[in-house]
This record gives sequence, C-alpha cells and structure tokens, in this order.
Amino acid sequence: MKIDILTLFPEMFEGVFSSSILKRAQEKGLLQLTTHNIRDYTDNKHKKADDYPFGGGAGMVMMAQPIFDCMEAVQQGEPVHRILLTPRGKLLTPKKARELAKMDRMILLCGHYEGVDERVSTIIDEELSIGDYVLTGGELPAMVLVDCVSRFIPGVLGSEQSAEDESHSNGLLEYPQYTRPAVFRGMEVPEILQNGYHAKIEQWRYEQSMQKTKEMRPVLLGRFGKIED
Ligand code: 4FN
Repeated sequence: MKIDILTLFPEMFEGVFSSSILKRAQEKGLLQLTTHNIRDYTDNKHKKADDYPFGGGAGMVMMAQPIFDCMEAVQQGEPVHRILLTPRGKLLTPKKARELAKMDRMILLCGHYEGVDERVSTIIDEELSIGDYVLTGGELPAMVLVDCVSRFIPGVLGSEQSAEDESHSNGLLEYPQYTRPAVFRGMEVPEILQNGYHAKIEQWRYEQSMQKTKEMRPVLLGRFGKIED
C-alpha cells in the first residue's frame, strides 16, 4: 500500500516512520510512506499557507490553494482514497482500520492552526477522527492511522503476532503479562503461569481480561465480541 501524507510539518513523521515495524514494512516493500510539504505548493513569494478567517475570530485557517495544488500533484488524476484527519470525522475503529488496509493507495491530509478552508472538503472522500481531545494538528492522528492500518496489511506483523490475535481482536483489555525473572524485587509471577498447563493458563488469562475490562473500561464489554462487526 502507498500512503501519501499532506502536511505543513513533514519532519514530525520522521522518527515514527523510520522505526520498528513501520520501518520494516517499508523495507519489505509492503508499505510506501511519503510526506509532502503543503508549503511547497504555495503560490505567493512569502510561502504563506494560512490566512485570517472570513467573518473574524481567533487564529488562522489553512488556505485552499496550496492544499488543492498539493493534492492534484500527488494524486496525478488517479483514483485514490483521500482522508482528512479532523475532530468532526467518524471515529477510527479496528473495523475501519481493517477496511482501509485493503486499499492500494491513500492520501492523508493533516490540518493545522484553527482548521482548513471548508472548500477543501470537496476534494476529500472521508473524514476520520482518532478521539475527543484538543490537538495542535492532524499529524499525530495521521501517524496513529498509519500505525493501526499497517498492522492489518498481510506480512507487516510476524506470524506469531498476527493482527487477528485473540488478545487484540476480542475487544477485551489484555491480561497481565510477565517475563523473566520469576521473582523481581520480591514480586512473584503468578504460580499458574509458571506451571504451564495450557488450558488452565488460557482460562486464567480470559478471566483476568474480563475482570480488568469490567474494572477499567466497562463500556468495552458492551461491544464484546462485536469489535469486528
Ligand atoms: N484537531 C474538539 C473540538 C474542536 C476542535 C478540536 C481540535 C488540529 C486543525 C483541528 C483533534 C482530535 C482528534 C484529527 C477538538 C484530530 C484533531 C483528531 C485535530 C488543528 C484543526 C485540530 C474533539 C475536543 C470536541 C484542532 C473536540 N483526529 N481542533 O482539536 O485535528 O484527527
């Protein structure tokens, strides 16, 4: 899959895209990530990409012209799924991420300042949000989207850490995990995990997942088993 990202701050993506699983996915040729600086498409000598809002009010609005020109240059007239990351979008869910993972190409547009000129919505196919909080830009949401969509592209995760792994796809929180040593600063790993009876361990993990979810995120239980719907 090829993902192009339109942003005023391409440098924000460098560390995330050149590390860990996203780095390996690109080296394997499964994923192609390219950032484009919207400022390079401004048509004024000051390279200004934002302006005052019509009607007044605080802050600045991203201008339509550099975004349209950047989108047209990147899209090259081809059919590409264009997504705007915005707080007014539909919530990004595991189901949506799995659907997006089937796409050949996507273009992500990141807003900044107080937002983007509304006319940009005419060159957008879908608006998505990663959750309800005030942010300074759509760049972090774009990184979140790339990360969680990539997990569903076949071959991106190793066979032992598949995206369909029960611990991620059953909609419950994860059970407590431990690694060596068996005793650390007087704290011992639960007996049942050290004994190694597989069926007993599975049962314990399920109970722990249930209990933790009830305690910390009870709302998730309403969606239990329905996360893939
Ligand atoms: N945010 C809210 C209400 C009004 C504005 C914001 C806000 C970045 C350009 C958008 C935020 C959160 C999740 C993009 C928030 C997201 C953004 C996202 C985002 C600068 C304008 C802005 C939801 C709290 C009621 C700033 C809430 N997912 N405006 O954050 O881009 O994708």
